[in-house]
Amino acid sequence: MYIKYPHSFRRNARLLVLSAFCLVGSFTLGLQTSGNVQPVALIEAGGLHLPGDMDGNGVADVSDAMIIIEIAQGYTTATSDQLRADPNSDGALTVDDALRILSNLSLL
Ligand SMILES: [Ca+2]
Ligand SMILES: [Ca+2]
Repeated sequence: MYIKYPHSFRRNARLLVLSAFCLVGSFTLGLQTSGNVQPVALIEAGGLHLPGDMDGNGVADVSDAMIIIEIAQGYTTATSDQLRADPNSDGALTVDDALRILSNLSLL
């Protein structure tokens, strides 16, 4: 015997089945790609930055301290890479950061 369900019930049942397939599909896709996920910090940073290395040459030296002083005095604007290489990681490039570099170089 054929049971005639109301149209709204059939539509809701179809939506429920479709939702279940979407849920299972996204869960399966998430399981397959979970091994490819990188930490957000590395993606945003584009790699590792040496603290204090403002010009990206791989070392923190006097020229990097001078760049920080120029930024701190407002002569130039810090790039996102330079902010990521902030020596004391407080989010701002100040004279203290330049002094930290010079102190590490034993110039102070
Ligand atoms: Ca440098
Ligand atoms: Ca700083």
